[in-house]
Amino acid sequence: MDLDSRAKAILTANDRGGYTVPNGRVYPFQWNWDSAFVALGFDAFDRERAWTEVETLFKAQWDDGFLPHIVFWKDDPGYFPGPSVWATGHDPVTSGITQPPVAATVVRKLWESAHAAGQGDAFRARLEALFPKLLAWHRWFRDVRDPDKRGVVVAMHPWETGRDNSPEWDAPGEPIDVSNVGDYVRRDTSHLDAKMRPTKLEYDRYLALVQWGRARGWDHAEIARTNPFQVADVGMSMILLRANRDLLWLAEELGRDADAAEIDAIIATAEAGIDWLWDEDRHCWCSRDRLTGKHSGFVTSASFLSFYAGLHDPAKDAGMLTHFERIGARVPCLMPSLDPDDPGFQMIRYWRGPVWAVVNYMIGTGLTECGYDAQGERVRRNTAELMEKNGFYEAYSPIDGTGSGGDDFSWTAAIWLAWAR
Ligand code: 9WN
Repeated sequence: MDLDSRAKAILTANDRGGYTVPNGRVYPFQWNWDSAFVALGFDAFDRERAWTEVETLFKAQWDDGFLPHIVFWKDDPGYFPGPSVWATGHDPVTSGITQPPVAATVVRKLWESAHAAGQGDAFRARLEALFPKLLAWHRWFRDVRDPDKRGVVVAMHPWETGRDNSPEWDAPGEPIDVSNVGDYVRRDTSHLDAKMRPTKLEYDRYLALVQWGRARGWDHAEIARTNPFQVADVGMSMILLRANRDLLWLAEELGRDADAAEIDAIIATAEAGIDWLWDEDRHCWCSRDRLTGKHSGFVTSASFLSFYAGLHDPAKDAGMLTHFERIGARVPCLMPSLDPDDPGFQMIRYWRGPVWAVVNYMIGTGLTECGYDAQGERVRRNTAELMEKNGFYEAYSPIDGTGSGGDDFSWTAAIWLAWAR
């Protein structure tokens, strides 16, 4: 079977009727940013199904705009922690944390594609229905997750960042008390080699933070005030800035002037404040602990999302391009999730080395949009090569292309269809 057909077959097989699971065995629920990327993949062959993916996700939105990172439409014993551990009390049952807000950017793409195909009239009402939901989620970030008004996103859990075990969370995770976590049985390591997954200490921290939120009835304002882990995530912050630019474009498209002015102000706050995430010592964008003020100092794949965010600062761009060239000379396949020159680099351990197709898509798109065509094309080509050589894995070693994590992975297949091929 050719790669296009295999990618479509994966999305079709992982379709549970209105939503798509990332991987049937390892992740049997709907995940937030996975679904948004999956919609881009469906859009290559089934426009109707693409919109439904995003609409189903937003059916799980809470009244205050919060959009959960997992929606448990059906229970499944194959994943831990499941709905009874989160105990958010919402219908449908969801987790209590969010994930990187890529949805507005995806919806703009879906809309442009419908429009270009002469189907604007058929999809306009669906865009009008989604717009206020996207705006409500972005307002939630502004009001609940940016306490210092820097235009960044302060994550309350490593899982929110989508980069679970990035070393960026090691030092900020130290104050998390894991002494009362109790016994639990992980399911990830029964599906996958433990060498590819986070450690026991990391899982203890993940669980302690879930217990923290649950004990506060998932009151996000209270959690934001008291949580022992509060990190301004460079990935989410860049992604939200980009998403706000795309939401502004949609507001203008729909003639929603007051909303456009409001979004403009959100963007202005970010443009004025996001430099807080620039580490002048390491000369890179990176996450920063809100509680200690310390930069992580790590060059990760998320550091390269400044281009995607539409930031144009010649000195910082030059700094990031220098890292790009250095890393590009060290590994055959960009972009490793951690700098290969870092002593903690591990080529198949999740977010400490492996390449992720969705991050590459954002990095490559951003570089090309900013006029760095050769670099953008290198990222796209490397992404395609990994898939051509090894199929559609969750992630890949940047050294030898070995698949890491689950196979037949939805968002990887989607990125093939939407961009890499
Ligand atoms: C926790 C589904 C998700 C992705 C994340 C990725 C991984 C979950 C896990 O899988 O996280 O949310 O249990 O490891 O890190 O980015 O959305 O594919």
